Amino acid sequence: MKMYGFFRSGTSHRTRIVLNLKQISYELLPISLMKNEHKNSAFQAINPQGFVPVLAVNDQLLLQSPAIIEWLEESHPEHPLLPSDALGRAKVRALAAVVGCDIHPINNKRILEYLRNTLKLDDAQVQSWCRHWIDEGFSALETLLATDQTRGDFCYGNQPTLADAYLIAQVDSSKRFKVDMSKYPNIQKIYDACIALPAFQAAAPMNQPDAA
Ligand SMILES: N[C@@H](CCC(=O)N[C@@H](CS)C(=O)NCC(=O)O)C(=O)O
Repeated sequence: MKMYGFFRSGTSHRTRIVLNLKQISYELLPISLMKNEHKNSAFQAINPQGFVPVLAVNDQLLLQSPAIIEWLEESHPEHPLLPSDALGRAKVRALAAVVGCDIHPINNKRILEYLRNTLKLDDAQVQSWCRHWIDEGFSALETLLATDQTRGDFCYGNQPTLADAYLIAQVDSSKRFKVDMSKYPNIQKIYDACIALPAFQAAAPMNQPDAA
């Protein structure tokens, strides 16, 4: 497998965590979002949306991190990252979707570029935009995690699931927007439990070969 990705991309990060937790080896093909390599015609031919990650499996190109992650879960059932019961799976997917559907997409590079270049917001306003949406999502997640009686050391139970892959990638990218994590003790506890594991450490942005 080969993965087109970028060290600081949250969607690449969550996919790396899943690959590592499943102990799947892959080759990294770095696409620099800083150098706008995702806008090159060569990469647009790979993904017309110009997004990383893309997973190349034999002659197939898999797009969209949720689809890639679900494909990895289905095609590599060892080291499962979803619970065995349908209700548990719905809960894990819901936690992941708070990040994947409601936090990450509105803080994406192209959104921030539009705020800066078209709406003429300054850096402080753009940072404030990101913090606002991250705080809204993290507050809801914090409440969900605090009230879930079945929760263990991780988002769901006592071993990592897909929800942890989404959450940890989002916490790491939130650092760039100076989100105050002291407001989210349950999220922080899960972060600490995850980051103690080699699979999460190896997936961390700063541990990638393309980290600037
Ligand atoms: N829904 C897509 C979103 C992918 C995505 O937003 N990737 C970002 C990096 S985290 C990207 O390539 N952004 C380029 C841009 O916004 O121009 C997925 O989950 O794969």
